[in-house]
Amino acid sequence: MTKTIRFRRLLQSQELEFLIEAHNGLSAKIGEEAGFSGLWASGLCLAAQYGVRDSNEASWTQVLEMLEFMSDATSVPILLDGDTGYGNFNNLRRLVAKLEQRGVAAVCIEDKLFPKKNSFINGGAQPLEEIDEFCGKIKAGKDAQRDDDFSIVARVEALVAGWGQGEALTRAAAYAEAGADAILIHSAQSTAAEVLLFKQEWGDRAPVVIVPTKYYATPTETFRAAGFSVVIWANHMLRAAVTSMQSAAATLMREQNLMSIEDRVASVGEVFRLQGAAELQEAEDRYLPQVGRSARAVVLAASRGDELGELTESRPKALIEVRGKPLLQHIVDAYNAVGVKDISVVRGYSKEAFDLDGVSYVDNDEHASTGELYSLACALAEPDAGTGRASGEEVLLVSYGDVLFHKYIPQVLLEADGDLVVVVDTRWEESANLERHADYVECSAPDSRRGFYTTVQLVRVASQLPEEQLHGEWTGFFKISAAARERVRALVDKLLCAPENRTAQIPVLLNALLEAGEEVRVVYIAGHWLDVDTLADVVHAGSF
Ligand code: SPV
Ligand code: MG
Repeated sequence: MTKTIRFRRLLQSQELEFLIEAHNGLSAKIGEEAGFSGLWASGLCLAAQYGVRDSNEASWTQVLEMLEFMSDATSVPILLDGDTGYGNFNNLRRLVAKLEQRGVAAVCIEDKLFPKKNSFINGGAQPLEEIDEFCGKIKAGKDAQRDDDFSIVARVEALVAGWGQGEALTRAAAYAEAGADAILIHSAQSTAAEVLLFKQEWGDRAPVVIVPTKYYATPTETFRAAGFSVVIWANHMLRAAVTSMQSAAATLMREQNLMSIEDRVASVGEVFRLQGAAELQEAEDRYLPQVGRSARAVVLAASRGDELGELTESRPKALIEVRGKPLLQHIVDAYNAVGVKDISVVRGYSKEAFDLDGVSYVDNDEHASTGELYSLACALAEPDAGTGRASGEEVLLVSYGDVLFHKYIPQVLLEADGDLVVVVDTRWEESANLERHADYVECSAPDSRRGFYTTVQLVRVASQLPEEQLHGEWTGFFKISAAARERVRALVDKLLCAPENRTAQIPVLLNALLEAGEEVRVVYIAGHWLDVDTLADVVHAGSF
């Protein structure tokens, strides 16, 4: 059902109906959620939320702009308080066309003169528009609407202006005759007497709408018994917000502390809910490339890095500063840059020193007597924390907390086919020349331009290999697909049953996988990573 039909049904319903004021997308949504079947886009409140007066200081296009947000945010019909129509009949025609385009169901126009003033500011002094001119405006508006169910409500200001019941009834009759779908009889009195009298005289010639802001003490039952069609709570969302904001601001000014208001304000999560954050999350899953988003990085950073001496006395190697930020931050940034936001850091030595945002931590409290295989087991035992996906749906990218790397390494790893994939550097001679520990690998084929389309597999990993079998150095990068994860986990657990494996490194796992008949694919790279093991490496890292 269209919003225009829904509004028409409100006007014609036998029940007393209610509209709540709204002045932006958020208040509109809150009004709808509270159960209201229609909204009053109050001129007073739209002006107030812009911080200006209810005297046509906000332009009509600025009003339209906000209405578009309100209409987009809700499914209930909106009745715009269109003041005088912002000019003569011609301005109203254009307004009606624009309101229809924005899904606004109805407009209320009042028989004052542009620029109007709020009826409660010296209302008795205001001039009223000539009856004929206002009737012409109503006719023009009705002729302009394309949707037969769009409604125009004519607001009679004769009572507020002090022109009496006779004038009010004459005007109402003329406006209904001109095509108005309903009459809004306004009053600035503190009792409902004059609107009740009007309704009694008017009968049921056309639906009658009231705004009991000033006669708020009148029981709603009285309006129902009198046969009014619609009651508008015309400004109470804005007034509620004003009181609440003033109180929160004053408290914060005084206390300089959030504790005193935290329980009195909506949670950030509630704001996200009202904004529809969950829908966006779901849409991202549907429409964005999933490569990095469905992956979790596991950064093994539990060891101290004894070789670095004093540098790692109070913090682990992963946290030493390189170019003004911790090594681990460089790692997190590189993963983030390829869309991997779910990052688990396995920490151990000096674990309280880890204070990076945007990562989750897994503790290896046995770090002093265990190796990286054990740390990996700690990570594999954790459920997928960050993405909200069911456990086991994520690809895991395992890497070391002391390795700096260019973001293209996780990128190629993410894109590589295969359940188990390692990244191998063909420039292994550099490590060999420095006579440092390295994990050398033998592969099913050396790196070669001619081998562009061939799939290369890992044959074995060792700290020493004869040169003719040596095809590169393992970088520490290891991808485990969601499908292979359980198998890897089972094998890691099995390996760790042997006491000598408590201090084992990841190559023990790679070789065990190969022995178990698993295929481990190889992606070759040339450089662009740096293993930070020595003081010289730290210096070197600064220019990486
Ligand atoms: C408004 O809400 O802007 C109205 C109603 O026009 S009143 O403020 O009572 O005039
Ligand atoms: Mg108004």
